[in-house]
Amino acid sequence: MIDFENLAQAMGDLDEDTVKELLEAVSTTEDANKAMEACQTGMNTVGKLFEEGEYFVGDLIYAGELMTDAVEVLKPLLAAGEGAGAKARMILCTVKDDLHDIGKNIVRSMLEAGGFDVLDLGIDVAPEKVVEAAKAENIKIVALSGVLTLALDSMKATIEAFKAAGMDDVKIIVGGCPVSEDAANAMGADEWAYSPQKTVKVCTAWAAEQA
Ligand code: B12
Repeated sequence: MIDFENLAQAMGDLDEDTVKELLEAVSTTEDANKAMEACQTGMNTVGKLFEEGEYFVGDLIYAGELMTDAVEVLKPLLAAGEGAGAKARMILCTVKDDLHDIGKNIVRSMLEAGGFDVLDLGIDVAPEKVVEAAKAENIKIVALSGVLTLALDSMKATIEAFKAAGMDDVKIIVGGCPVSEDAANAMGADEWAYSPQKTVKVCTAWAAEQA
């Protein structure tokens, strides 16, 4: 029985040895999902300690590396839990001014496991670049990720850029920790999600509608 509270604690403490040891015991999709949640709880602790001035940017960088390693370990098990989705092409990126990509990469892994062909535009992607890529590749599903509060403005600007380009048929889902249902509605997104699993469900439904 894996102690997920201990895992969350070890992640928050940036205790690499304990995190690795606990992750080694994860062997089912259910436990992998719980382990991912525990790791995220630990990352929230890291964020809190950073806000309180106890952790510094170096700790955030280290936390990012630790989380990336954890995702690598859990990815095959998380992927095993997903069904075969529609083989649709879609765009994913972290929006302008935001450099955080760990959550985006998890979402990408889950979408790929769900059968999507994901064009990952990377981080700090300007609205016009997302629109250009969608136009050039005739892509009708876009997922925008952001972790900073200011990412909400960049998401809104990206959605507005699609409207200004007359591409109202493109479906846009937004996600990341500052995104709420209210924020998503206010910016005019078609959907929002916190969990990568919901993202796969929503995008699979859109792909079926568009097929
Ligand atoms: C690691 C980290 C970093 C690393 C990032 C490394 C990397 N490669 O991504 C580094 C060191 C680069 C970094 C830098 C900074 N960071 Co930082 N960082 C974090 C930290 C600790 C964890 C983020 C993370 O990876 N979480 C784990 C992932 C798995 O969670 P997630 O991103 O939320 O993703 C999940 C869901 O949201 C969802 N999801 C994600 N994307 C999408 C997309 C879609 C479409 C959907 C549907 C769902 C979805 O699925 C994911 C899996 O479940 C957070 C604290 C926190 N609570 O998150 C601070 C935090 C985000 N950082 C913060 C800050 C302030 C900064 C800096 C400004 C620090 C500085 N002074 O330089 C810079 C900004 C750089 C920039 N311009 O982006 C603040 C943001 C405050 C704010 N409200 O805007 C936070 C909240 C810390 C804090 N509490 O103060 N950071």
